[in-house]
Amino acid sequence: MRKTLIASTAIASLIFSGSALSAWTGWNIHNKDYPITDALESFIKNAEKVTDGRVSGTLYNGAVLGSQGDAIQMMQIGSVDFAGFNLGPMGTAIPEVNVLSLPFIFKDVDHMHRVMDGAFGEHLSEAMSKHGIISLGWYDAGARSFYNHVKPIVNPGDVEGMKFRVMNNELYVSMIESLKGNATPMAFNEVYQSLKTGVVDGAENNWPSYESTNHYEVAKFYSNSQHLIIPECLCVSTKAWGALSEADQAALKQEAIKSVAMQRELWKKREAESRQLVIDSGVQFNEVADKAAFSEAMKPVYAQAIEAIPELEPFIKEIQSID
Ligand code: BDP
Repeated sequence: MRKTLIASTAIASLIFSGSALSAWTGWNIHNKDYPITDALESFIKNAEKVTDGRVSGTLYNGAVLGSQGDAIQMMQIGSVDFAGFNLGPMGTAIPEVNVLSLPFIFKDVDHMHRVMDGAFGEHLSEAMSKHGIISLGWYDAGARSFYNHVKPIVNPGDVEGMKFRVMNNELYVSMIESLKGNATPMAFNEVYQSLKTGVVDGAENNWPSYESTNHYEVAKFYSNSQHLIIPECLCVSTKAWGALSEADQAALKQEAIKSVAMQRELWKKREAESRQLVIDSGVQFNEVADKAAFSEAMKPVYAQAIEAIPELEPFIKEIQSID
């Protein structure tokens, strides 16, 4: 009785002060012991501390709540509150985000950090917020390169006639077609089986995902083309965000900065470890010496993308103007 009284007094005072208790639902595609997983877990744990429990949450790993495309929609309607999203598949819901899916848009990962951590990152987050999603920070996902079970990819012509799995976004279909290959958009968790059974010849991803998914066991040629550098986000739904007081928003922004710094450190370490692990296991690795040839061959993707999504043009120019 006494407990109930204390609890209801506490709730009444929270409501009176304009704050409510929010139990957030979190979506993540990766499993335990992966950089973004650790960083998201740390974010939500610390969020509870710095808001005195006004925000708490549960992170659901391994895409158990649904595919990335589904989860993006769930965030837009407010049934997922926070997530670590890849900004590739988000392009189908938020046109401006597609700028990050253009091949060779960043010079390298450091350039991506400079661009995303500056005014550009804020502009993009603003554009996203009009579609129900806010980015509190940009996680690292390295560079994506081709791998397959047929042969090393050295020149753009080597992709001709081969079947590659891509993430769900038409831009990647154009990208593979620009090399005269065939693209199959597919969810992340279906790729291993498709490689194994020969539904596709190859896919493309960074070292940690190539390793954590065991794709390296069934696609032993990894060719370091680094054609896509796509950051990921610590995303929150505008609905959940708008329900917070300004002070709690400020506190969570600080936690997001810490979570991103933590993830980038873990990422650097994991990238080196995964690379070593797969090479030790017998993966045949080759550097792609002439990346300019790939960049050149993939150039038509830019014009096609601008034609389909005119909003992209200023965003492309903005990235290209940053050194
Ligand atoms: C991984 C990303 C993940 C993507 C996945 C994919 O971290 O968000 O869903 O690639 O290829 O590197 O689908």
